[in-house]
Amino acid sequence: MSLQLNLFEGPAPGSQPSAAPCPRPELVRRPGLRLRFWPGWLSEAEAFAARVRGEVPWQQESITLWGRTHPLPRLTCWMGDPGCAYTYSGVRNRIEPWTPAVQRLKDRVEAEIGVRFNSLLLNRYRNGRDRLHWHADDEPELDPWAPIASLSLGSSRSFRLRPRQCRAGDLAPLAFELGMGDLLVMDPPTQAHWQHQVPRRLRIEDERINLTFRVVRQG
Ligand SMILES: O=C(O)CCC(=O)C(=O)O
Repeated sequence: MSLQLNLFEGPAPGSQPSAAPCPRPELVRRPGLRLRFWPGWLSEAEAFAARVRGEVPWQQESITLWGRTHPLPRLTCWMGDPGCAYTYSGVRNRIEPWTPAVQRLKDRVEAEIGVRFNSLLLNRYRNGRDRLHWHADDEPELDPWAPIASLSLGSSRSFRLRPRQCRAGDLAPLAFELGMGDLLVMDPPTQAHWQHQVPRRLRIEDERINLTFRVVRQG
């Protein structure tokens, strides 16, 4: 991973041995935003990437805008406990049961963060042409007081955040490079005040998988 702006309140990026996982997260704070970042958090990330790629039932979803239907520029899968239905960008997701490798990742993320997640959106970016547009994870089904934990596997991709209210003199956007095994937690109230995206990167040929663990309100 590398951070493109000098944003962290913790040690400067690159000031720690690169191979050793970070025991404590680096913190990024801005008005309305709180992020915790563990570069290289996941050991055996390559092996997990292969397992997840193979065992997840990937879907090619479509979105209808202004009467025209377009395939989403990535593959997705919604996983979760029974009853955790979720709709985003007009796509009502079918819930798949936890697969063995994903369950192991969920257990590890939960142990690190101390939160029990009941659902997960997986995004598979087949190459740099696949992308994710600006949005916030603020759908009514989601618990707004729960963090969202994002785990990256595979090729490095840019991850950007910007304030939702963009006015002259406002806060500067943030940009991360999220690489293999990096864990990024977006704490509340980040989704209420900031949006994020994964932009297109035409030179990237390799695949990336991202897992965002969430809490859906039930009952
Ligand atoms: O791929 C990523 O890093 C971000 C995924 C994301 O923003 C989402 O699933 O809402």
